[in-house]
Amino acid sequence: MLASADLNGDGLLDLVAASAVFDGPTYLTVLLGTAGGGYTSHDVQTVDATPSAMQLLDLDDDGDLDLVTVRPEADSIRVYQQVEMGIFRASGAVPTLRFPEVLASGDLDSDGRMDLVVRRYWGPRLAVHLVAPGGGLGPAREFPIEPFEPFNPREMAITDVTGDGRADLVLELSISIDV
Ligand SMILES: [Ca+2]
Ligand SMILES: [Ca+2]
Ligand SMILES: [Ca+2]
Repeated sequence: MLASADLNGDGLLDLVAASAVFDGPTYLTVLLGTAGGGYTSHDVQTVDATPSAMQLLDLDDDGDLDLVTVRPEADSIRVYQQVEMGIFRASGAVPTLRFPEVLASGDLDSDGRMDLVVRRYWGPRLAVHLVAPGGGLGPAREFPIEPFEPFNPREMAITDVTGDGRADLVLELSISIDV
């Protein structure tokens, strides 16, 4: 499981990788991109389980990217604050819909802050968490997915597909949600 963004502002893509060792711990590793196209390991920590999805977005409104992870068993979003460049530390969990498995981020309320969408893999529900002014991941607001196709693809993205200046959520089919 990977998430990528430029964490240290050098114009090169950096990675956060979650990987499990068989019968061993799960590692969360920050890899900084190098000018030669490679990556150097910057920080490693162990976490309790491999997430099914990760996203990087600024949750505390301080201008740097923070990390969120989900796994279906948890019914919550795990939050990791970027405390210094490329260093993430666990800073709590926010309840979300049951069996969260897929994440996407985008600015859903057009306030300039990226927000978070959480989706179940197999159920016709998704939850929106808005990032508040000054920071903080807001409570889950659940929406039905209609029309629903069982076992939607895991990919989910937020972009303005209808060209009306409002963010749309893109699944296998395109739907719009009002938040
Ligand atoms: Ca970088
Ligand atoms: Ca931040
Ligand atoms: Ca927003």
